Amino acid sequence: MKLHLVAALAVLSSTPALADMRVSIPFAAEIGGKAFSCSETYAGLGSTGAEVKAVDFRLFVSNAALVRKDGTLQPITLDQDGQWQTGSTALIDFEDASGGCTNGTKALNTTLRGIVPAGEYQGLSFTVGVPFEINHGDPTLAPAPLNTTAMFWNWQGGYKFVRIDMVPTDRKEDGPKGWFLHLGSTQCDAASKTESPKACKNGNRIDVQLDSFRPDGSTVVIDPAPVVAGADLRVNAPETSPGCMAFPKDPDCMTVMTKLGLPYMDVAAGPQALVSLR
Ligand SMILES: [Cu+2]
Repeated sequence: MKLHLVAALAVLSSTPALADMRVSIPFAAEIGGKAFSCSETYAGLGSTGAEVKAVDFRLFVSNAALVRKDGTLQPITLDQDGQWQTGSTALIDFEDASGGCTNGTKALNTTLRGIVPAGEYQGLSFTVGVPFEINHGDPTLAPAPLNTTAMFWNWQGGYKFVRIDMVPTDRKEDGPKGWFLHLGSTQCDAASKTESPKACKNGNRIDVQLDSFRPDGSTVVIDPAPVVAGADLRVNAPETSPGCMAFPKDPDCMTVMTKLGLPYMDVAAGPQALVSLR
């Protein structure tokens, strides 16, 4: 009997602990189905079929998780690489500072990298945005990639969760600078622009669920074309930010925010159309 127990223990202790599985999730940037590049032009966009150059294309994602077979979520522990990923937040950066991308950085980051326990997974969920707790500090003191000031508004509003800047090729000299899609939290309750708010009325984080995601072959595609389909990219409502920057009372946002899966003014949230799978 004693011998049996020893043998059983030996078997138990020789069973390896559940292995970790590495995940590397590729992201692709497209505009109207065509690969993004700082030197390309893209035709047929928005309500008037504008042709644009794209001069920035970056976004923050956070709280990524794989979906187990039973539908529960397995958070992905991100590699803490000191450059693109910190905590559960990552900056996905598709611009290489070439061509028109004059606000950009040479480096690119087009994958989300981390580990999960080995297992079978059949879906992916993540948030487009930066968690509130780390969204409203001093970016010059924050760990990378939260020190990317080109992606920061101010302490009150926090980061631009999405920055996709488009400039019509027939832009008039005295016309709008371009049509910029910037998403971030708005109506944040702070005493001033240099103080952290207690809360924001509109968090404006996009919850993304990609049910058919397969860890061994799917690519996450980011494409603003369906989001701006109802907007005229050649015009900008007077006295408002160029394009849609999520701020309330901007007519340029009226057809846009709903397609980011977010409510805006009196328009209800629709299904998000920014992120898809291939
Ligand atoms: Cu870059």
